[in-house]
Amino acid sequence: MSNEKVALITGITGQDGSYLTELLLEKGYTVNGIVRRTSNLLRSRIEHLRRDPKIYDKTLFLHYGDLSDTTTLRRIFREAQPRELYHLAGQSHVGLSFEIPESTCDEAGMATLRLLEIVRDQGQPVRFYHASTSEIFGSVVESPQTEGTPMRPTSPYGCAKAFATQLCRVYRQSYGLFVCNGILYNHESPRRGENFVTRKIARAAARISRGLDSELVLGNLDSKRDWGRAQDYVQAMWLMLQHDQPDDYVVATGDTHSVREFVEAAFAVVDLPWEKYVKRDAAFDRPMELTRLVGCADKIRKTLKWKPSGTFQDLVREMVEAELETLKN
Ligand code: NAP
Ligand code: G4F
Repeated sequence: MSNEKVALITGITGQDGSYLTELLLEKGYTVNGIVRRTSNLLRSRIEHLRRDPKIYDKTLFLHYGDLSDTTTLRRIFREAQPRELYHLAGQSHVGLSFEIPESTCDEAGMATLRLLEIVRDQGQPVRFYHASTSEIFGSVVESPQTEGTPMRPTSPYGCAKAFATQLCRVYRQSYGLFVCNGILYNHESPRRGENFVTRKIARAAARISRGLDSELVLGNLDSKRDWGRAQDYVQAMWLMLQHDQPDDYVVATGDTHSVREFVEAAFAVVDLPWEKYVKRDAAFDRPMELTRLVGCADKIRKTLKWKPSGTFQDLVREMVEAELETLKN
């Protein structure tokens, strides 16, 4: 195929997949996305693109597939002939990975191996982005964490991602494949899944302010995360695959806040006293909890000139205001 700007995205219907698709389409790419068969055809995060006749089946193509289905994945590669693969798919909830460890590990771990093998067999070079995570650092030995910080994961999800991260390094070193690990810290947006803590808080603050809910039940309020904007983080993914050398990069803000601080900021947007509405329930605690994660993004800042935009307060406000907007409809 003559057009080199051909991308394949696993996880196109997810938070990151949807923003990445918009970014790549803006840059003139042909984008192929793998979608699962579901009982409901509505794929809310990319529905606006699917309904656009200038985009859908012109520069955006959707292929049915599943990470467990290698023969179909190979066929999609044959049809789409991608030059860049963004592997984002898989069960991504850390808490749930304790409840469904086997499928989580298959999707986050083994599926990466399947894709690396497919990429190794391609006639043309394919640049491979792997969605690694700060969860690989687990019970951290240093703060902030860098690309060289040892992996000590503490959840089935973290273990599977650590396996996949190291496998990507092995394939890069052994076969010379262009494979990058983006070691991304938590990144959020109005498109975040509803059972992640930031979206859950933003949604509850908006609904309580409109009298639609009366309380917000949360787990550990003391854990701290390095929260950035998803829109900035998909830019980092693209930059990694444009560089002349494949490498691993931490993508983070370097700033860390507790869940409690997120709650305070969200309820401040709607001018309500959070203590009145927030309840604690140990049912949301994890068997093992990471109390504090914070990343050092010096390498990607220097090498790829990436930087995060906005502040923590801006992010919280954006998410709460988006929820308030939804309630108007
Ligand atoms: P997400 O919103 O949960 O999206 C996950 C995507 O994977 C969805 O498109 C989902 O499809 C798809 N998927 C799940 N299992 C699949 C399977 N068996 N076959 C095919 N597709 C499957 O996740 P995200 O926040 O966009 O994150 C993207 C990736 O980055 C994930 O791998 C996540 O682990 C990783 N990551 C995320 C963060 C973060 O803070 N967001 C940080 C570090 C790393 P359906 O729509 O059909 O469910
Ligand atoms: O929003 P969370 O579920 O995100 P978590 O566990 O940090 O994982 C996210 O970020 C990772 C990158 O660091 C990604 F790899 C992963 O795919 C995912 O995107 O929880 C954040 C914190 C945790 O400490 C959790 O225990 O919030 C705490 N928390 C407190 N109450 C809660 C709740 N988390 C959730 N989901 N729901 C609660 O009610």
